[in-house]
Amino acid sequence: MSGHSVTANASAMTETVIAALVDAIGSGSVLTDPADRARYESDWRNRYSGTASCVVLPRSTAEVAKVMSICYEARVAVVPQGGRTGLVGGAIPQIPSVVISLERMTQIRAFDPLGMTLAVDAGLTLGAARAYAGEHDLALPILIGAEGSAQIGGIIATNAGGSNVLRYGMTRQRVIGLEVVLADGRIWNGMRSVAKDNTGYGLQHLFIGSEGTLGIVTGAVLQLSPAPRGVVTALCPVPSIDAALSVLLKLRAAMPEALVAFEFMSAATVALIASQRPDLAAALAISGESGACLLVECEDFTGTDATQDRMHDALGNALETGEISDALLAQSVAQRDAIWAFREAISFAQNGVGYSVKNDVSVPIGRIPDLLAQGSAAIMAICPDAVPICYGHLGDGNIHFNVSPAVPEASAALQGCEPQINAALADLSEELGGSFSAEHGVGQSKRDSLSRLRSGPELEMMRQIKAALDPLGLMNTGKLL
Ligand code: 2HG
Ligand code: ZN
Repeated sequence: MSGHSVTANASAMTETVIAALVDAIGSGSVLTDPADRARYESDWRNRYSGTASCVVLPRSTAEVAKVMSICYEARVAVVPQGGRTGLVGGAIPQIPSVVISLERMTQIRAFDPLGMTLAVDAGLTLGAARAYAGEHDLALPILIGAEGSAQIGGIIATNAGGSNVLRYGMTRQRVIGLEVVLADGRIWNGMRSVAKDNTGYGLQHLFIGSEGTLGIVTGAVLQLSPAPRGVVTALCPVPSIDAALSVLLKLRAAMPEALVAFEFMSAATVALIASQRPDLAAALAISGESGACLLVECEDFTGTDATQDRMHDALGNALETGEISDALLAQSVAQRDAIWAFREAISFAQNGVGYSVKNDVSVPIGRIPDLLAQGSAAIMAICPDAVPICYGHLGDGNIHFNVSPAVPEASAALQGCEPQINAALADLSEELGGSFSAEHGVGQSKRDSLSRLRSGPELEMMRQIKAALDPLGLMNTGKLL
């Protein structure tokens, strides 16, 4: 068969599938015009792009099921899509596919104040779910910068982490019930609102973190927690990474139950933010010369000044011993917001200075100094025009070991070095007893590391699970495995 007739058959099949999809869920829910499809075909960084043969916008689980069974019958690849805020290209088609966006499925299905559970559609944004919990004096403690766009289905499919993991765990710990449309269009209703369910395999855990390769998450029951009465937030310049770890020990000892965020920004990271966001730096009296900084946050459940006082004392002690060189304790909501805005500005600041290489690694916390020293040396040896931009969730051992060009003109050189840099950091993090992808997943960008660094049985089990749940290989083809 010639290449020409394969193409002709493929496009004839696409036309038939699109007609069936329009028939099933209506023409207003099937986008075929290239201009309408465009925003679903690349990520927010414009780092990954692909082709959607069409984009479908189902309004219900039943509609997702219809779409899936049509695609399954026609052997057409599908890519489930949430808010496209991921960093590894997991939601962008690698081969022409039907993109299934959950953005129209935004209902709150049920709220149980007694059980502190919230049942939602997968397309609801994390920000909306958190706001709903907050209105009812409860919290959904998943803290990520992209909460305004990231959708519940996406954060479940990627098992998102964020800045509160040291206290509340990953997204996995928040999900107690799940609804999934399987590759062939069957619906699995596992929307149970109970904390305890020991009835065989914990199937929901297969789908959490599966990056859309096994099924499409369409609904979830989330476990909420009591809302704190207040938060105490501080920004502290810190002279070294060893000093930062001493501060962690000190704060944990002083307030073991209260510490919810312990974030690190290297000196180069702080200088980068200060150069791109002078407004935020000025508001916090931070400059390009401030050096590395810690962002520390504690929650208060007492409604008194007790937590603030304990944090004040612990940081005062760290100042005396030289473990931090200053401490800005937020005195207002606006000041707290400014501190977090400074921290969350990093990804965009990196975009402002050219090509950025993203690595998201974890090691046992005590090995972080080795990770930073050895990783930076490896990067400089591979690409002397690069600047390591290291920051992240120090309190749980997760560093975003990103890299920017020293000057924008060095972007192309950095891009050329990306595979070598990624391999070196992946090897190093595994050698130090950690993971080459701590919270961002595998997607397209870390697939090589997965096949290189995971053992035979581990990969075999993953392939067997994939074959069992997606026998035709149509779900998010080319991702993860
Ligand atoms: C964060 O912690 C996110 O800010 C994004 O995980 C990290 O852009 C990044 O590399
Ligand atoms: Zn992160």
